[in-house]
Amino acid sequence: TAKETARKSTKAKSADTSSITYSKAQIKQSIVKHLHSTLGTDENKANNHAWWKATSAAMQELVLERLRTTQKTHYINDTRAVHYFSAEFLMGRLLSNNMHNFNLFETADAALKELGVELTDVLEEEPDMALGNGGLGRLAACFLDSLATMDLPAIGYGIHYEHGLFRQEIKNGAQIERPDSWRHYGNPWEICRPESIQEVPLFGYVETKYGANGRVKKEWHPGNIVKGVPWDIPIVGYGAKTVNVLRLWQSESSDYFNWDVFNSGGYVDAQRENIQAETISKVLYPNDETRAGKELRLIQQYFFCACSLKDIIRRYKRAHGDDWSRFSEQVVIQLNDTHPAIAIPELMRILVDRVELDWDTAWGICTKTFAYTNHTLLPEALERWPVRMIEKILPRHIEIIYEINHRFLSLVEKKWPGNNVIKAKLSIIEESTEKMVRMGNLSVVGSFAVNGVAEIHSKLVKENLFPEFEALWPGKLKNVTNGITPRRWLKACNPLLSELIGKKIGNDWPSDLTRLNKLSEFADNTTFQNQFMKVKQKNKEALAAEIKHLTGISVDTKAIFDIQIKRLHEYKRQHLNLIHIMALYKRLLEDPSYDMHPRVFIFGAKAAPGYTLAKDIIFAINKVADKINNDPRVNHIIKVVFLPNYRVSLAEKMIPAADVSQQISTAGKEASGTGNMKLALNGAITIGTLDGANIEIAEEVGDDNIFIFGMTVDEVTELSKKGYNPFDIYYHNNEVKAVLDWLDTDYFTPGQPGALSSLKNSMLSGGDPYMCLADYESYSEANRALNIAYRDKSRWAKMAILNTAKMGKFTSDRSIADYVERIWKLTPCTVE
Ligand code: 4GP
Repeated sequence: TAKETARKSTKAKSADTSSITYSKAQIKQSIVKHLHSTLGTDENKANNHAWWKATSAAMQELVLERLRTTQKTHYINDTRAVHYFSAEFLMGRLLSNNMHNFNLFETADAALKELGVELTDVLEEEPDMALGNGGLGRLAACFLDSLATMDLPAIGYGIHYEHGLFRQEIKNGAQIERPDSWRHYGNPWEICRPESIQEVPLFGYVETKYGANGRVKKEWHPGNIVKGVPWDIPIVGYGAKTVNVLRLWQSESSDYFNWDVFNSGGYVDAQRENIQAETISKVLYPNDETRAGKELRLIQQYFFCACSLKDIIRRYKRAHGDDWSRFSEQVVIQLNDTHPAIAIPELMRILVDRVELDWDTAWGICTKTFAYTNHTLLPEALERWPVRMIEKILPRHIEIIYEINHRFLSLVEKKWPGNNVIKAKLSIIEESTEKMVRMGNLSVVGSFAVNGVAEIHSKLVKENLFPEFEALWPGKLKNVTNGITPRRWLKACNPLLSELIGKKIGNDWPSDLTRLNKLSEFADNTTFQNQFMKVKQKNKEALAAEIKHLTGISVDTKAIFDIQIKRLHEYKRQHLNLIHIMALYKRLLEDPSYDMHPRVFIFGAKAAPGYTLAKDIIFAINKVADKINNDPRVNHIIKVVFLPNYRVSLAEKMIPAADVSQQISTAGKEASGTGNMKLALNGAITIGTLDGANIEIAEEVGDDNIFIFGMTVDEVTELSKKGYNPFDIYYHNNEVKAVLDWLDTDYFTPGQPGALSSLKNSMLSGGDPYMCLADYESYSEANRALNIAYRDKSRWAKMAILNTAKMGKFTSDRSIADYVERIWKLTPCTVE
């Protein structure tokens, strides 16, 4: 099967990794050369930033050589490739990653030492490439790593945002957003490719023409044309045989003739529509799981899809000329959520209007080319665009969408004759007061496969979100459980644990993570337990130093390091964690002998700038932290830390040090989660609900090695049906009442009573939409059990080891193998 082929290819290569011979002397020479001739400085003058650039340039030389070989090989073999369309790629830093994948990390470290430079300091100079919000964008980055590692021909397509996700500062407890300028001082990895610039039409009007043969021909006269300039980021696979590309489009104005200005003759009116071309790729929308219906966002989406499709078609035509019959054999396009869904009508437009294929042939090609991944069920995250907005920006596309819908609805009519309820539900056009285009429905209709990202999520997609689609096209809806790359999320970020694992079971695990299972044999072995926990201790000490450095807070490294890191969202329930911390605080104040192992609660989270309650939760965490950390009655037992500016590179420092992983979303809300996998892989024990991939993690590690609490998806549904009233809990649970009432006082915000009341209100009069109070008691119990478990050193060590050992399933190599087998049908292509 494709899966086996993919596996074989990764295995073959991992054995080869050592064959990349590049000596310390060579690296050293190359770094110095770049210091001199790329940066125009020298060893005496260079600061760490210059060393970072020179070292990156030295690596990039190797990377580009492999890139050329890869591209040539793919071209010669005319390979089928996957084109991963994503508005987000959360890449993080690349230097350490590329070194690891070339197996040159230690060599470079030694080379730099000889030059009197510390590699760890150099690595810190690299700004994160934060072109994404959270899980969806980081998943895309992990997938690119796996695709290259598994020698699969693939290209990532996205937007070259000038500003990635905002930098977060905390001022007096509150989040402040600052612009991120990741490429301000130049980025050593990206290559501009002006030879592949594309032009993208926008606005304007459609003219209907009648050909001699009676054929109706549509001609779009755009009001505006913008240029898309491609920037390529090489993606190095583990073992560095295949180097694929992430191609990101930057917008620029083109000096094209402006039809609108010409036709209307009204300069001012026409300017209204003449959006500044450069702004298109200026900034990443900082929303996750809400889809702000902003015109610029739709333009961004269309912009990168149109550029990418033209790029794909150019490449296809180079090999196949005008023979379109093989297009879908060569090209599969994966839509990462609905953000790139506009690519479906765009490909139809090209095939029907430009290539002049008949509709059915064109639609046949389209529906064999696209596949769509759904990442969330939250209603506010399902994209809908006003018909009027699409009409204005993409006048031809709205016609095409209507035509797609018309034909689709006749199919629905055949299946459910006369059933207008189903028709209204499935229609791509929502007939609300303001007519809307449902991008989810468009994606399902226009794709040959649709997948969710964990078993439970895919089940809910099938049963709740798109049940009729399943009846219409049985088998189209699938599951591919998410994964993470073990190269970044264990090998590179946790060198001490990687070394220990290597000594115990060998060094093959990064390309075949199921091998970690061999560690299970040693889970009861006292010596190994000690070694494993010693590594954890060292990692905790390193994080403690970082915490001190970033916040000034001192933490006890013998305490339990309890970590919740993810975007701030009510459904993820950081506020459930917070009210439990407050309850512990209260218990300690009331009973100083309250039995609890010292615990440091560590948070990292950004809130969407417009999401007030999420920002209130950050504020509340910081205010409660201030109070507790400065209260001598308890601060030797509890500390609360909010680390500012959570991002990939900070995650890499936090995850290796975690004892406990908080995965506490309301069941049914977290599609999968991937932080849960990263933390467990590094030996943290999960306290979590039966939601997303937590369920599959529990299956792998076993009930004894995870703390599961709270309602199941079915119980949540039942409770909502029955009618959930948080006041019932408030009046029956004294602790809950006391803690919520505490939020109304000025205890945590001296002189400002009510500053934290919005939290209480959301959990009471606001109806507690994510049912924090309903799960509180069970959460509190799970925490008690966790506290007891930690006291038993050997039991805890065994649990931690088993968590690492049982994470094999969650490598993104397995996810990619599943995509290959179930959806993409790709064959690996070895690059010699
Ligand atoms: C996220 C989901 O919330 C998360 O559960 C999942 O692991 C991740 O996608 C990758 O599939 N969704 C988003 C989003 O980040 O913006 O919808």
